[in-house]
Amino acid sequence: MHFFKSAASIALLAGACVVSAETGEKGDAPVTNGNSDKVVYEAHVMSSNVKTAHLNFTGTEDGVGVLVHACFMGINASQPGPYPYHIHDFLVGEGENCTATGAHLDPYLRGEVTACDAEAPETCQVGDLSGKHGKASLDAAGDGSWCTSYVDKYLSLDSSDVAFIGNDRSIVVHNINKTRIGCANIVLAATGGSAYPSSNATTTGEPPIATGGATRIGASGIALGVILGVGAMLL
Ligand SMILES: [Cu+2]
Repeated sequence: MHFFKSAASIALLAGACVVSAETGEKGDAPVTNGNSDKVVYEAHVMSSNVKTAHLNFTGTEDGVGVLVHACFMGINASQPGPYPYHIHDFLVGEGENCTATGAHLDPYLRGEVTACDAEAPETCQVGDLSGKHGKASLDAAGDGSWCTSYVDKYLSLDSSDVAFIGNDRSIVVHNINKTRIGCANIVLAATGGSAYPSSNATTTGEPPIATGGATRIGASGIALGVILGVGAMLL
């Protein structure tokens, strides 16, 4: 973070931050290291609204960040997209309950009042995959499919790291209104070359449930930023 000598600049910057990057209470997410490319975690979402969403997480050659492959297929065309998807804090609940997965993985307490700025991914919630890398496109609706892959430098395969994605986390797919349309646990699929069956991936067929509480600052936040900025310039 840079510091500015003039109050006007600080206020303008603060105003700008309302609609762009927002650093977490515990700071920005650090780049992770030591993620083995032999370790594989995966999640298979299957629900009444999502034919399949398969996500695969492995380490990288240099150990920096986590390589994500994600394919979404056959999302019920009645569900409005594009489709956000995230790593959520908890496992899928009994009865394939997506609400039980809680909120997004957010170890740096950044919150989601301010939308993720993909230009500054270190400031985003660690679990906000679609915020950082783009929502699943409408190509995934109906008979279609949509796949993507990317390295997310802030995810970790190390169970002692707060950005660890394994074992007690899950993936939730939403429609554009944030309704949860499918979810699955993230499970260990391979470690050090020996493959494990992934049949224990939990899926869901439950009806959509609104996420709730996921409001964002809109026009009022922008207006506040402008007012702060203008006010400071008058000082
Ligand atoms: Cu989510």
